[in-house]
Amino acid sequence: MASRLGMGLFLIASLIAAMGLFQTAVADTYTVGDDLGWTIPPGGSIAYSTWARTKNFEINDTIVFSWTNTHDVAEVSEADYDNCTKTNPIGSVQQTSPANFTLDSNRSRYFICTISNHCELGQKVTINIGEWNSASSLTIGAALSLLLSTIVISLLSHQI
Ligand SMILES: *[C@@H]1O[C@H](CO)[C@@H](O)[C@H](O)[C@H]1NC(C)=O
Ligand SMILES: *[C@@H]1O[C@H](CO)[C@@H](O)[C@H](O)[C@H]1NC(C)=O
Ligand SMILES: *[C@@H]1O[C@H](CO)[C@@H](O)[C@H](O)[C@H]1NC(C)=O
Ligand SMILES: *[C@@H]1O[C@H](CO)[C@@H](O)[C@H](O)[C@H]1NC(C)=O
Ligand SMILES: [Cu+2]
Repeated sequence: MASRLGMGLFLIASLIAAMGLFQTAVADTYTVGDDLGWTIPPGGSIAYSTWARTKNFEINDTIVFSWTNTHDVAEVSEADYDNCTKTNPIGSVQQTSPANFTLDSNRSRYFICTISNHCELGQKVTINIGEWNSASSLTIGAALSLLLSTIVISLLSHQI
């Protein structure tokens, strides 16, 4: 009986340790668009919003814009992003592929291609940091709590 309790405590400690590991994730690198790369997306900007939605961007992650042919990448304000305004980039326009950006704060980042009408055709991407992350942490936390209670309940019922 004591060993069963010991085993239970060990499992709980392991789970808590695993949760801790989960939260100190190392910085990741994401290639914008994955295999599509940085280009005029065939179906418009939804290609990049869909791509971004599945990613868990965190501080210190790096995003890589990789392209062939004639493109570039500029970070812009949200308003300039919405309007595809190319004349007021934040920092310099990156002309060489691959162009890397480090997500150094929690703010959202807006990137467009400044060539011709590429932005209007959908070559633009928004990077939101933390949103998906906090939602998924809650889900993971809830799932782990459920697992933990199940283990404890099953251990207790076996003891009787
Ligand atoms: C990001 O990297 C810097 C420098 O390596 C480090 O000091 C900081 O703690 C990191 N931030 C996070 C949230 O990991
Ligand atoms: C964006 O474009 C619209 C329509 O042309 C204009 O009314 C609006 O002022 C522009 N916003 C910015 C921030 O440039
Ligand atoms: C950009 O990231 C890519 C992929 O991780 C890497 O191969 C390349 O060296 C990086 N370039 C710069 C300038 O950091
Ligand atoms: C970024 O947001 C996360 C989640 O809301 C928070 O835990 C973290 O402290 C924030 N980091 C900074 C530098 O604001
Ligand atoms: Cu382009």
